Amino acid sequence: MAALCRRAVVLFQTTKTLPYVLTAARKCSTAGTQYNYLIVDKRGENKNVGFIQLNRPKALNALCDGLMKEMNQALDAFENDAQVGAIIITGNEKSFAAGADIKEMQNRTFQECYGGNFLSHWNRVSTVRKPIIAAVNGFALGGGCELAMMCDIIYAGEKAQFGQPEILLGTVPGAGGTQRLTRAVGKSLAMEMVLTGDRISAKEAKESGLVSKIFPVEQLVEEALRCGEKIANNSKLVCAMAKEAVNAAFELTLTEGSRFEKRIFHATFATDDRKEGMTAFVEKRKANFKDN
Ligand code: CO8
Repeated sequence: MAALCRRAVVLFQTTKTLPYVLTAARKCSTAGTQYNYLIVDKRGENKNVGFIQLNRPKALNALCDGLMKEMNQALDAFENDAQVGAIIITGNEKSFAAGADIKEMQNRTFQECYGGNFLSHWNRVSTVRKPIIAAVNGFALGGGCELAMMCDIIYAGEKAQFGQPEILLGTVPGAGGTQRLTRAVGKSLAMEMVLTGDRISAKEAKESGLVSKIFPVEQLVEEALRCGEKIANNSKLVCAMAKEAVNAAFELTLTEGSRFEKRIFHATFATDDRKEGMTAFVEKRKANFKDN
């Protein structure tokens, strides 16, 4: 981790003078990769939590093409990093992400969108095998809400606002908003949000099942890190199996899903970590997982 990147993070935590953050972050790099729109770091006591902070504060972290390409690079790097067992995606206190970059999309034609499969690379977030936590402060709108919903767990700051306002721009959600939101909060609320563009608060998001926990704004990232460390300290191999099994619930019938779960459960018996976990319990000690 480059010293400059650390400096950007420290500056962000200690000052609200955003231009400094921006300047420093422009040179943020991890393992040789330069990031213009992200701060990328490894955090936690064992440096086993991958940390990605969206860093386009002047545009409220609007998701421009360059940012999403960098997101994919950072995710690929963490996916291939054996030390990393969980990933956090966050923004700043005002905005997680205010959606796809409207200025970038404004003049696109249907032919360009369809022909070029516009924004298809956004899907990478949902195919990562390691668990991802979205830590959402401020606006999570349009593609920002969709980005959070592609993650596995959503933690929200007290002032977070979630919405799919695409209808107000004469379009519809295009990165899973109509599908994941409906599965998370049910038809009535999803329809209301998608058809009116109205936002919901963190409290409403919690009540409707969109987010799992709410924290004071300034504690959000710390709590997400705590959750990330808990996950990363378990067997990474078995966590990937567990994530795959939960995700299957969105695709399969109950009978098929339960059968799939059973196969995964059986498969854990082929791992050293399953043996270690149960042996450690019987011997009344902490398990020492080797991700094997
Ligand atoms: N795109 C580009 N720039 C943005 C965006 C955005 N989504 N959101 C905010 N900005 C910019 C503003 O233009 C402004 O820039 P400037 O200072 O240069 O004018 C700056 O951020 C600050 O914004 P505001 O002055 O508007 O700040 P406010 O605090 O007054 O308002 C809001 C904040 C309410 C968040 C407001 O900015 C807003 O409504 N933003 C747009 C939200 C929105 O409509 N999002 C949905 C976008 S469409 C989308 O996400 C579709 C995804 C489809 C994916 C398809 C995959 C295949």
